[in-house]
Amino acid sequence: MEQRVSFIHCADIHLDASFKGSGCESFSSERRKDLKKTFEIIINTVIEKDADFLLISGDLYEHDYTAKSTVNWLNEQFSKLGDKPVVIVPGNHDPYVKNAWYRIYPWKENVRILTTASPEYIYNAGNVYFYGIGFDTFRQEQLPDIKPPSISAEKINICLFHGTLDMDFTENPYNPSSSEELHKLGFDYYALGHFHGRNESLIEKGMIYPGSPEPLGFDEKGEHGVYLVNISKKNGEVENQYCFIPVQQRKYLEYNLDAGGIQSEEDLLKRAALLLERSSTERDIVKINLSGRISADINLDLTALKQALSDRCFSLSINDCTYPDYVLEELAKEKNITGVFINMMKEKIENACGDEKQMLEKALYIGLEALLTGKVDIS
Ligand SMILES: [Mn+2]
Repeated sequence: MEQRVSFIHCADIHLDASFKGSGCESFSSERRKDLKKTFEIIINTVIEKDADFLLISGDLYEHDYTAKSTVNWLNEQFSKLGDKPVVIVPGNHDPYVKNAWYRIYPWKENVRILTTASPEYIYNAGNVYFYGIGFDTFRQEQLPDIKPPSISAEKINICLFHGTLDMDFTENPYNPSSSEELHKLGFDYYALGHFHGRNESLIEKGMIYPGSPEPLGFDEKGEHGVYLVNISKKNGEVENQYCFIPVQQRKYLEYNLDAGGIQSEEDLLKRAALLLERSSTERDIVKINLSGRISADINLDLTALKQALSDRCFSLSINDCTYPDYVLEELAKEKNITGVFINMMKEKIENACGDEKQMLEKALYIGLEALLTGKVDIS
């Protein structure tokens, strides 16, 4: 007898994330709307692909910030799937703690939450056995004591796991385990969650980290989405097919711009505009890292530069790592504190290497600015 199922696997949506540190409240609230739009696309993808069920491998929402209105909205989204199951394992941002929405909210009947105390669900219509390893608390530095799974050859067996695999467990231990250990349990597919970068490196073992469907910061560049997985099983032989589906609203883009040698602020504006023209950045979140030595008589006004470019992307930040281009050789000859400072720093720079060298070079120019202008801007 041949069995087949198809489903969408996603994780790490982080609904109602605070986006704190991003600067302004309007940005954060727009991004929270983006997370909801992305989730609606995920629900619509389940419907369009006529998948049998939806798997969410943890960090669906952020426990600390999630409003009841968002939970009501989420439940409405789940109800669009009719009787297609939504199977969830709690992650470290939405753990199964005492007052978790997973525990206290009257979810639609098609929503199944797998917990350490009750890690199993059998979906009879598809002959599928689900088993979850997730979070009961915000930190779990080792795997919880789990009830052994009941794998059966007649069923399609799926494990939902939120945590870190194959890492040095002394650092960031979140449900630490190894792919080997999980593989030994004998599931046909492992729906992983926790890492926000999409990772197919364990695909041979039937394991995928889909990553966050909507990226949450500059450390989450590239394409983000979900997986459509097809599993067929015939006489114990399993065949899995995976298809990545991008669903993100916006991308995080980071550009490096060497501003060395610019003649004027207009010159810099032109160069930055040209850089942004290379890709369609209207919807994206862009950061420009400015570098290079700039003639000491050009005073960069970053606020004006940002304003002039602001309609070219959804959000723009400029990181200024430029240095004023002093004529060091001349200044070093001076018989005053500036000369002494330059010679002392030069000696230190010559004897340093790597990061330290870079830091000392920066310190030289910050020090020079302080000595020559009487003020220093270290923003
Ligand atoms: Mn996460």
